[in-house]
Amino acid sequence: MMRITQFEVAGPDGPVPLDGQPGSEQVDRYFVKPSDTLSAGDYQVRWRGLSDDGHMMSDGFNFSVEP
Ligand SMILES: [Cu+2]
Repeated sequence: MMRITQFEVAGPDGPVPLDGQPGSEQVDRYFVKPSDTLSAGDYQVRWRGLSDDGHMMSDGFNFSVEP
């Protein structure tokens, strides 16, 4: 369980607006949707979180949307 403190998605059109923001609750999964349909291209996700034992964690992953 951890608390997500930052969750950002960037793509070919720049930062991606998301429906929802990290809250203060501890989660073992974090769900968020883009506000709009994603255009084709490569995207980067970066997140930061605070683990329940108190240390910061961060990572990221990439994905692509096919035309
Ligand atoms: Cu730890």
